[in-house]
This record gives sequence, structure tokens and C-alpha cells, in this order.
Amino acid sequence: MRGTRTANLRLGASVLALATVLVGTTACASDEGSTPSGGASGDGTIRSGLSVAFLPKQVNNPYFTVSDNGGKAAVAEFKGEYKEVGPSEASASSQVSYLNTLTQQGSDVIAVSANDPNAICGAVNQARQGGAKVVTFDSDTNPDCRDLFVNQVTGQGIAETQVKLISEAIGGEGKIAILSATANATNQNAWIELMKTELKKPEYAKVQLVTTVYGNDEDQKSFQETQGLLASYPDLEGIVSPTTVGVAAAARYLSGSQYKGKVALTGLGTPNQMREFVKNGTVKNFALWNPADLGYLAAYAGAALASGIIAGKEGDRFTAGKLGEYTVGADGVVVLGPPTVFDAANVDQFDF
Ligand code: RAM
Repeated sequence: MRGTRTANLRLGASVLALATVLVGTTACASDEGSTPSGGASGDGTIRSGLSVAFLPKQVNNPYFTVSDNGGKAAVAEFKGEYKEVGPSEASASSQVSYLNTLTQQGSDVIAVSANDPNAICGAVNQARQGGAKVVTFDSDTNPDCRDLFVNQVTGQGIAETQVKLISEAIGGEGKIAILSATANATNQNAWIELMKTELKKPEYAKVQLVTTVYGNDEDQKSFQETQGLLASYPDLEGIVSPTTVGVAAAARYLSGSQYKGKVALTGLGTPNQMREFVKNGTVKNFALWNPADLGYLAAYAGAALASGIIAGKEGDRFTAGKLGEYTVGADGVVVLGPPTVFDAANVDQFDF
């Protein structure tokens, strides 16, 4: 990975150690020049005036506010027109009507985080037939219904990080549970499967995953599911919540309960939502990528497609503004880079 991109990701000291774990899973950016490539016919310049729409899983989730604002910044750089639309609940088919409207409006680029791998494919295909380039980011559809998927970190990288952090937090031994988002979410389900595989490694032989529960990326439901976990498993040692909504709600529950500091919690959270729980001893550490960079990269990837700079084939290369060069990998996937681990030592250095 090139030094410039490493710097752009603002890696904290603690992630440097973690990056070693992820070597081989994050080789996403090309080391080569900026020559456009791969069956596309553009002149390498992003067309100005592209209409770019962001469609998150849900609009009232701070994570997506940050990622979509990253997209907005990118669109301003290449002089396009940005908008964000989306549902307030992250249910499977809630994004279909928004896609249909964007198709009617003739959007050039749609960046969507899919609530379900299949439910929006029909609407995505119509959008593409209508001339839009569709980039999934954060949570994919089935690969054959979109043009590109902009992935945060490889699923393997996320699974390794999550399992390592929870195992360390419980001293390598004991019962753990997963608090997920919605039951259909492509990203969550992929990470959970990979975490299960990761847990089969000999070093995790004494870590036992007892259940997975779903908070639907709703604060209140996630809070109640955490409460329910502790009631059902009084000897639970730890919870992993790979969702920003879930981990913040679980932290709030633990923080006000007898389990504070006794039941470990980690997951994927935003520094702004988790800071108080790190400082009050509920949570030792958690991880995330920079959501703004993810949205920024998705916007540039979509613009590169819509401008004919890339066709979306493996090996295609494009420039994503300040983030530098990226190469499309197998199955039309572009990977942002490694996650950052946040703890008491670095959490104040981040504001998202
Ligand atoms: C929530 C959503 C999102 C996921 C993050 C980590 O905001 O479920 O899809 O990537 O958490």
C-alpha cells in the first residue's frame, strides 16, 4: 500500500500493528500510474455536471450522514450535482421506490448501500437500463446487478479485527454473542459468516459464540436486544456488534448496568458515538474505517464509470481525488483500505 494512501487514512498508532494482520487483504490501490485502463473509451477526465445520488441504508444513521457527506465533497470536486435520498428504516425493500424515482429523474450515478442482496436488484437493473451507473458501497447487492461495489475493508479483514479485539477483551476464553443490524444486510451477514470461520482457529478454541441477535440498526431495539442477551446468558463474557448503531446502543445499556466493565464490548463504531463509553470504562476499543472516505471513493468510482474512464472490469484503474489510485478487483470490488482501531489513546483525534 502506498504511503500517501496510508497517510490519507489517518491511521492511528494502534492500527499500525493491526495492519500487519491485514497484509494481503488490503492490496487495493494500484502502485502504477494514472493511465485509465480496461475496455473503457473515456479520455481520463471526469465529465462535469454528472448527477450523483446517494441512497444509504437509512438516512437517520450518523454513519451514513458522514459517508454521504464524503460523497458530497467528491461530487463538488468534480463539479457534479449531488443529492441524498433514502428511507428512515433499513428494511429489505425500503430502497426500491427511491431507486425508481432516481431512474425517472435520469441520475447519472447512484451510490447505494443495500439493505438486502436481492430485494433491490430489479430496481437497480432498471436504473442501469435507464443509463445510470450503479455503485454499491458499504453493503453490496448480488454482484451481477450493480456495476461496482466499493467495500470498506475486505470482509476477511473486518472478521479478523473483530474476533481479535473481542478475544483479547475477554482474555481469550468465554462466551460471546453478536449483536447485528438487520437480518438481511449483505455486509453484516458476510462478516458474521467470516467471524464464525475465524473463530475456528486454534487460538480462539476457548471463545464460544452462543448466539446472534438483530437490533435492526434501530437504537431502541439494539438496546433491548443487549438487555435480553444478558438476561438469557448471565455468564456472557463479551458482545461484538459490527454496526455503529448496535455498538453504541449496547455500550449505553452496559454503561448503565451492573455489567459495566465486566462484560466486554467491541464492534464497529464511530468515535463520536463511542467516545464517552471508552472514557467511562465500558469499552476498551472498537474499530471502523473512515466513512467519509468510503463515500468519497464511491462517488469517484461512479463518476469514473459514468465518464467512460473505467468499464468496471478487474484491473481497471482510476483516480479518486485525494485518496489516489484504485484498481478494480475480482467481481467488480474496490477496497478502501484497512480499518482503524480506536481506544482511549487516539479517540479524541477523530471527529466523525
Ligand atoms: C451501520 C450499518 C452499516 C455498517 C456500519 C458499520 O451503520 O449497519 O452498514 O457498515 O454500521
